[in-house]
Amino acid sequence: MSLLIKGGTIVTHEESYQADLLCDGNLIVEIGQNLTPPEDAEIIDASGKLIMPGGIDPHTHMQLPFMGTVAKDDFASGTVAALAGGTTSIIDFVIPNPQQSLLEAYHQWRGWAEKSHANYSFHVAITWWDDSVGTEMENLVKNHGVNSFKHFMAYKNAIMATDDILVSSFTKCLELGAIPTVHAENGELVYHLQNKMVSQGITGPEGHPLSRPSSVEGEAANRAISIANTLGAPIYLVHVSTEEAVDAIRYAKDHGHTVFGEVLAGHLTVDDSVYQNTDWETAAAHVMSPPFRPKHHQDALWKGVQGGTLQTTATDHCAFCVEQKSMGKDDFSKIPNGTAGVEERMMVLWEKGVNEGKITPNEFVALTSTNTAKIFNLYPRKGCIRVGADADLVIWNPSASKVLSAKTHQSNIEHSIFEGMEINGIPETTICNGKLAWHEGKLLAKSGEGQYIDRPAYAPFYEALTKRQELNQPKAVNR
Ligand code: DUC
Ligand code: ZN
Ligand code: ZN
Ligand code: ZN
Repeated sequence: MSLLIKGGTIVTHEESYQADLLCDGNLIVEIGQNLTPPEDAEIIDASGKLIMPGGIDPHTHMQLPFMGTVAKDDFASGTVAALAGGTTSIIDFVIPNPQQSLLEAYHQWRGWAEKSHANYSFHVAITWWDDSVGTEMENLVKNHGVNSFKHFMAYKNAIMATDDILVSSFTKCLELGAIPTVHAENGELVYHLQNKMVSQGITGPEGHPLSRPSSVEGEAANRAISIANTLGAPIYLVHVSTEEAVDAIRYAKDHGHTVFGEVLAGHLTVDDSVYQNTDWETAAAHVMSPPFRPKHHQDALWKGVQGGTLQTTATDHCAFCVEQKSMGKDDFSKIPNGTAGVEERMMVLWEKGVNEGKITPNEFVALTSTNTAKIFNLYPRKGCIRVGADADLVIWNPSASKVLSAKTHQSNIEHSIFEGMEINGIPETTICNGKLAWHEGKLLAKSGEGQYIDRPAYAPFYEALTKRQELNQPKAVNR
């Protein structure tokens, strides 16, 4: 079955040009002027529209068991939301319980993900350590398509990775050609400050940001980067939300280290005033970690994006409904941490980035797809438009508009951190594995059609460092 997209403008991270594009099976097979359709081809008219690589969200948590409950969007509903927003692949997280076998957890998550509508891959979290963990990491890299391992520096008494674990795991990652990633918040400080707030009678959602000030992230970001640099390992910081962490990454990069930073659509556009909302449910709906920040951090994040310090955009999609949030009615530290956004990420980046003149459409492609594909070794299979690449595409209508709302989103929860945001320029058609998956407001993909994406390790690893180093050279941006 082939699919011909006619008359659109192809936009990649490097260039924009007008051409027709033919997909056959799950691949892009031809790009050129006035292509004649094969007899059986379905034809899509993309005149006046942009054809871009399908989005890749490198940070989601579908049906995550967390803080005494399970996230409401599972791999079925969460990937419908992804497709509705132009995202064709997610990289989710396998999070083993302390002492649980990594392989056992990995296969558990693989089973859950079989109902996905879009493509998926996995980072695996290192939540405990003995020599068997190193052996399992090797098995995951060599036989299961995992090339990245996550470390939570927060969540004391649960999944927190202490310095000894970071050192052991980063060393193993380096040996295996995998990349370590970190959630950078000092878990000891968070634990101390949460207890302090509650003992002072600050039990509402306003206590959440007070227990996780920006210095808590700054300390952990500097520590993780220093540990990686000392060992000679590369490192990727997830959900960078503070000026301190942006500065830490920039400093390390300026000194020749391989450090990458991810930013969430939410942290770029939502500030900490949400925690002052007098409506408990609205304030609690915004409880995620790291929390939303005072506005000046947003300026630092946008500068980080523009200067090449932050290379990827994500969502940390981890959806909890009002009832689940209410578990923390008497104590903010028990509100399940998480917000949604896998559907909205690209639209928010388009509106607040491209439309406001902060990034170009080509930078938009780099930030929403290509850079993630490069860092996690999916490029050029994904994240680009060329003959032989996977036919994962989004057709974007720059002249159509919509208002984001929980009333119309695909996620299973009743609130949206982007409620009421007007978007000019929206994804109209999403093509996943060469098939129409979402078209003009309708889901066409079926549950189970999403494919597992194997991500091989770089070998030899130094080739990886060189490749990743290219990304580390920010293009001069004249603004
Ligand atoms: N932060 C969240 O808000 N939710 C899931 C895990 C995390 O680190
Ligand atoms: Zn196996
Ligand atoms: Zn996190
Ligand atoms: Zn997360």
